[in-house]
Amino acid sequence: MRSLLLLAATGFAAAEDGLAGWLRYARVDNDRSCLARLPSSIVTLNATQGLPVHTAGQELAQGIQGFFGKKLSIDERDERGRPKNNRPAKGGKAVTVGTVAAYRASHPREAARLPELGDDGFYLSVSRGSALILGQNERGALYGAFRWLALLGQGNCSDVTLASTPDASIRWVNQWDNLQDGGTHGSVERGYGGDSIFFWDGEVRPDQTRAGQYARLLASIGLNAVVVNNVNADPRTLTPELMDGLARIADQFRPYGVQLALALNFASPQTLGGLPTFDPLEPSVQAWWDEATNELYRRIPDMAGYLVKANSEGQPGPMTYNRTLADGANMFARSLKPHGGIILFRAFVYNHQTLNQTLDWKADRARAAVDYFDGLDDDFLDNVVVQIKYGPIDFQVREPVSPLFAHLVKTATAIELQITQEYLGQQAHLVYLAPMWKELLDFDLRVDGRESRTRDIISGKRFGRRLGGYAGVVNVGTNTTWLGSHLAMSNLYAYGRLAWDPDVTSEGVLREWIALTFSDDRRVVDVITHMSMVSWPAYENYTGNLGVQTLTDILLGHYGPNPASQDGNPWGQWTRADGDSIGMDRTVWNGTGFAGQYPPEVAARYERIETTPDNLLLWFHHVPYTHVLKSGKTVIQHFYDAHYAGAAVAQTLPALWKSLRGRRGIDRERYEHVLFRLEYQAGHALVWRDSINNFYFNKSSIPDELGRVGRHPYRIEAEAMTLDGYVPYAVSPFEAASGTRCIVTRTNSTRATASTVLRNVKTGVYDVAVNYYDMAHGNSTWELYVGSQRIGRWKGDHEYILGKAPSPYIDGQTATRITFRDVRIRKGDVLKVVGTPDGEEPAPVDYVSILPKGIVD
Ligand code: GCV
Repeated sequence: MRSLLLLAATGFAAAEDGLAGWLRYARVDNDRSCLARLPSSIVTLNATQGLPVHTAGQELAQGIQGFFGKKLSIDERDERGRPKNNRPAKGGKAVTVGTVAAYRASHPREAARLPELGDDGFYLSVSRGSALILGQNERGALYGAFRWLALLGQGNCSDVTLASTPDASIRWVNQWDNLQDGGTHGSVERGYGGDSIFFWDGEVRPDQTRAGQYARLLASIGLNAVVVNNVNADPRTLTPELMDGLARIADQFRPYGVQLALALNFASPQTLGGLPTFDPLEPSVQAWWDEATNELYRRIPDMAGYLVKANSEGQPGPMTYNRTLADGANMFARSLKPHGGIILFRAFVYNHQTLNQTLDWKADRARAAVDYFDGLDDDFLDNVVVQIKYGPIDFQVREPVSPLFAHLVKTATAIELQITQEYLGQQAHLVYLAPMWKELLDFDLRVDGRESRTRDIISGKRFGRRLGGYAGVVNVGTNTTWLGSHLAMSNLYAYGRLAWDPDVTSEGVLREWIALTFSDDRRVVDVITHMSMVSWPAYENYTGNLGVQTLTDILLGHYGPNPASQDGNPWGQWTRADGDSIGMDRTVWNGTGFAGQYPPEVAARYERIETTPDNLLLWFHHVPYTHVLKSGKTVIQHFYDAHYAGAAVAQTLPALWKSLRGRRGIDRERYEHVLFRLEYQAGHALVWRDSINNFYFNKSSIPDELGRVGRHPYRIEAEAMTLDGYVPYAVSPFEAASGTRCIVTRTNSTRATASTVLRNVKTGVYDVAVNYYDMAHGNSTWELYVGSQRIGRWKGDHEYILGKAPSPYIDGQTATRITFRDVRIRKGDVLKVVGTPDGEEPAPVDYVSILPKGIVD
């Protein structure tokens, strides 16, 4: 009671850590009106403990109790509809759940009237307190139960009749989990939510509770398989001990109808098996894979199959032996065939060592997928699926759809989307991705002059294929938020809902997710919807626009701004920016020819500047900074304006979130967690804005028409203050510091001060922002004083709080801002920053801004 009173006094609901995601089953608002419309028991048809129909019964009981406080009994029936236990429900309305086959056995007449369902589909019928939930298979029944629970969780207890079959058969997630920390990029490559939930120290973790919880979340949105390990695969995954461990993971997945799949290292027969070769056409190699596959299926009979990254970024593959990619894929397909498994073979094949931007105007990484796969369409076996990243480069904020989707007509394909925000803010920035995915899925590639939307190609509809679908790189970790940020979970939710039905709207599924994750309080839903829907355009604006890619530091963490890192290396993510012009000429007439990889109608559109949309201009064309866009602005002015506009949107997010304080479903733990990230994002958006604008101003020498770039009237540069123990430091890249320099402590143990007299500041109330650098190796302390009053004290501990890639440097990844609101300042006060270094972090400071109300600088 006491804690309840305390909570009421703070205006917050009980703390939540995010572990339950959108499956919190929290009490719904209109529970009274619903109570009369609920069943009083659950009847499961032919359920077996550990399989999805049984799980569906449990979830329905748990959900209805959580939402409405009503406890339902579970009446288990056998294959002929007879009670299995001694506690058959005593009359009353029931929700019946099972497979169509089980229902047919016990209710043959009623079953004759059921609609046709495809694989994994479900039928849901709710009428005056009774409900029938039938799956085409076991997991279909579970999907139907979760769908109804999602409606109930939004307070929707209406009668409903719904038959739903997923648009595509493959609805997988990929985890890039390493067996061991310290491998490529830590425990989960490009993971921002903590260590692997599956592996630790080279082994499968003994406790796999999180695997089950993960499968539950995935099943609730219709996803059906998880590749549990990194595509940069460790051959040790196939040792007997690891296989035993994988079987334990699969045991946790099975109750949710989620299948396990495995990423393989192509060279395993040699590196693990001791064979002299891994040539896919060598019979001993095929025999080795057959045997390994049999061993896996002996332990995991329902394994979904394999995922292989070959001949890409240093990974071995068939081309090592001059064999084709089809030769490689088919080898796995043969091993899997007897078990009903499938192989997803990645199209992300390119050479990151030989591309030369200076010597070859026509060199282009974007061409690679089509160049490597063209001509192979007749060669793949029917259980091979080519998994294609949505764009031709690599999960950028704006890319055209990969043209490879239009080249593989006989071969099944799947689209690879990325839920983990590798180039898109690494969960430290709110970026809701469903609107971007919708654009890509709805894009019409016009194969043979006919409507050919990406979504219909991958589902198999357009070319009459059986297999196909979706692979989402998710990379959850041990953090209770799963992805490292509560708000980022909308991306996982939307991914599952879209993979099931690409017709859903990005705003519709977002609203659903918010209601289930927080509450259906009108304001909560509206505000988070607004924040999320503006987030992708804002991020594109303040990072990289006009199709120039994200401009993150591609040689380090793929996170903060470093536009120069794109060029001059063989990774091929080039902008080709010089003093006069920018962009990749991918035309056929004068460029790399990439535009010509599309079917003729689309190729013609991208070939000409006039018909290329502005948002892809620099993807397809190399133009002067003074080129005038369809909007009427020059390219350079668009850059300046878009960066200002995007950063301005980011400034609005913290206040919007604060307006939800104390609303239903907004508990203190999640409130603070989200607020911290949004404040951080607002600050880092300014770092982005200024870095990119300074960089291109420096390159082009063309001033901003509005006079903003390089002019910051409210800033006091740290290097211009009176320094005691601090020394100026030239930052690299230069644009990551205001005025190109910051200050650092003279030694790693010097406590230092930077001070200034606020002679030009009128007496009043201001927001005071300090821009500083929070580096990976050290926890410096900063204190800010105005006059004799300490305004704040903070630590450089982002590496423990934000999951983004750490950087040991003073750069655009570590640049950040802290803002103190409503600070009373008198003209002539002394402002002082005191820095205490720690480890390798010399308490760096870039500048201090004294901001009158409403100004951000
Ligand atoms: C798993 C990019 C990422 C790599 C990733 C690779 C891939 O290059 O930076 O971390 O490797 O894509 O998708 O295979």
